[in-house]
Amino acid sequence: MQFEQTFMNFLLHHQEKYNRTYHFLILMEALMSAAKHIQYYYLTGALRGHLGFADAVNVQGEDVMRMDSIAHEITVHYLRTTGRVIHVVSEESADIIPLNVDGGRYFVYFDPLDGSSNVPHGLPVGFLFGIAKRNLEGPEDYHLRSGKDYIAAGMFVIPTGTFTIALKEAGTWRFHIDEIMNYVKPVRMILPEDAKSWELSFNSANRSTYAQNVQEWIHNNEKNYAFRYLGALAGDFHRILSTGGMFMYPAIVNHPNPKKNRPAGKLRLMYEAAVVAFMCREAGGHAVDETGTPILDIQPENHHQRTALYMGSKPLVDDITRVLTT
Ligand code: AFP
Repeated sequence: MQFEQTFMNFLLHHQEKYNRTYHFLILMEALMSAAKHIQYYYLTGALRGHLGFADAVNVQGEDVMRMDSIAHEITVHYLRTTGRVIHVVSEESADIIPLNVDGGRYFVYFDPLDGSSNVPHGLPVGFLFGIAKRNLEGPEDYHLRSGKDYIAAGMFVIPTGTFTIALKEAGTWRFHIDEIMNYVKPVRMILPEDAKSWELSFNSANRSTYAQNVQEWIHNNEKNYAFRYLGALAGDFHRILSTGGMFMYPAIVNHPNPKKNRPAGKLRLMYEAAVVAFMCREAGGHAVDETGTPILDIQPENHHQRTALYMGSKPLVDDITRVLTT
């Protein structure tokens, strides 16, 4: 039997090496507890009837599934108990949720159950989170942070038991859950340079609705790469991190029903796009929006802002940026 280093052990060493406080450890322990709890509910959800729809509509105008609300409640509970989180932004709440307004240090932006179309099938979903820190020196205390101000971002792929986290300027690391529910075996993730393994990932059913130049880029490039799409960002990005290539969710601008156009894109900036863009950057990759602007540079104007996303291996993202900006 082989035993592996746990995530907590890894993190303790990291904090020690960079001379950091224990506060972040408390925060991460809460996020891991939440993820394990959500995973437990997900694995037993079909038996308990949690994988159906709840009678509610969320801030995006979508049906809230029971698992979405359960995952949200679980996450808010654990984050509140840290005593360290000022506000949270959740996909499942229109308003920001104040937790430890006095004495808190962190802002946490999360989507506790992303990819909910997979829920009725019991297929993978993501728990995505980004973390920013309060300005401890001055009065500025603003919760609408761009991705470049995150100190960490991560995702649990539920119920596969994988966890990936990027720590600012310290790389992207993947962990796996073991028999006693510890996340173990840190593996540094770096996007492979060799294009042989690269994959493209986008919703092919939408391609005729993309801008003409994006459609042309796909037409000219798709034959060079394998194509994979799960419909849950965490799962699709999990593959890209290992194989290299590019995930795209372009703006929808040519839909036959103009009401269904999404010129601003579909994905949420603060708890989807910026989270994966941060991990991608720490793994050597890059991410831009429909105007070629780096995702991590976008200053959000509201918490639930959407964006288009092109993310993955730098040569591919640079190539599509050239197309988007000419
Ligand atoms: P849902 O949670 O509504 O299923 O959205 C998931 C998601 O935000 C992201 O995880 C996927 O990459 C993307 O949307 C899939 O969208 P399409 O179903 O339009 O391909």
